[in-house]
Amino acid sequence: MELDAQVAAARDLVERSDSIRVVSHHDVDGISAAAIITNFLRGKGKRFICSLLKNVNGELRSVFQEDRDLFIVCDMGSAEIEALEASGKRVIILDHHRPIRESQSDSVIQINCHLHGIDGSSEACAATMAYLFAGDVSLVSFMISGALGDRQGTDFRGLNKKLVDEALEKKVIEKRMSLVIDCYDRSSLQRMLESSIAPFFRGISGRSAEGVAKALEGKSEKTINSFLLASLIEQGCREDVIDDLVGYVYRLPFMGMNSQELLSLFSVCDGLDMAEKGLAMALGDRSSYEEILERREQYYRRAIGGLTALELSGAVKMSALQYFYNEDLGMSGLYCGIGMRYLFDQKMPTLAMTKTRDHTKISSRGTKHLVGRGLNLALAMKEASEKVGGSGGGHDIAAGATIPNGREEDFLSEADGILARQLGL
Ligand SMILES: [Mn+2]
Repeated sequence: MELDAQVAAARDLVERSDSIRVVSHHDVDGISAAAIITNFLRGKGKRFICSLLKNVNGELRSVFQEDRDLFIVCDMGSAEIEALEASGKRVIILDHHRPIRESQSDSVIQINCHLHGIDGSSEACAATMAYLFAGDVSLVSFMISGALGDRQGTDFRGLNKKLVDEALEKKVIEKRMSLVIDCYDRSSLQRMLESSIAPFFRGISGRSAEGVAKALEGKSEKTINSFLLASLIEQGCREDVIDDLVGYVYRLPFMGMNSQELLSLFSVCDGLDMAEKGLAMALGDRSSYEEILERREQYYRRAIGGLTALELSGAVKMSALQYFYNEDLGMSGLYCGIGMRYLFDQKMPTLAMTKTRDHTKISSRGTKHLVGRGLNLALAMKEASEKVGGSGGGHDIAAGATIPNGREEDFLSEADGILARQLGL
């Protein structure tokens, strides 16, 4: 069936249903897709319940025990299509993960971009499919946050681009090229720099940016951005890291926010286990919005505290890796990644070591540049940890390991040898 015809059939199902069950993922794209669907259903005066799932398999099964006229499943469902069809319920799937096959029953409408020649990793996310289904340009904010959350670029491609261009043309959104700053306070340039964790500005983030902000007062955005990029180069950042910081930022209809701000709020909701607060905010609940702001500030302050300490202490360098010990296990990955990109030696990967009661946990991060030179942290973490009776794995650019207490030195020298061979150091 053509995409248009599928969407029309799905909307018709909604019209004929009174009680509707929505399920979506707990991540930024999932929250965004749910925000679109629930706003759409509310506009139609429909009764609905929505939940945001972390553990898809188990939770999805229990949701499908419920007695409802219609189920709308976002950002998942294509992989579970056999079970959904077997449930005998009426279902609309809005997904961008690779489908295992087309839908063959009358009760399940599978709207998946891949079945229409659209790539679900770069050209459309679940929020894109939900937005297409809702057909309401006033909900475009959440389509953009979903695509950003699933890292589909800021200039967008394919279906994402087509839909964003339409909204730009209708002047519902605006875009401009900007430095992408991940901070908790956008009230002024000074506060943005002080509260930024990525980029982490040496000597400024977590400290006072009064001097810098004064010097930049009244300057054009272009001048300000060039100054900030130059200071990142000066603190040792590589070009590939800096390239990733420049992109389009969109002014959105939702609460007049910019796209980076909405992405940051939804990311906090995912990371701090409060996805449903993000959804409530998207449905207009002011107190949820305020709660998210508060939790985000706490979280960023904690991160900035740790990063400032790391800026001062630095990392211990071996021949092909650098490492530091960190007590705050929940922050290890973040510290490791930000330290790698903004604070430490760009010639070698970074490891964060955290001692827990039974084990020592290791996070490791590299850069695209290092991966281009042969870095494969997944392999290095696996091999080095297995040598000392632990285990590990992950991706070439980011991986982790767990080793027995007391084996840290042996692990580090194993990892250093493996990484030296990978990088030819
Ligand atoms: Mn997704």
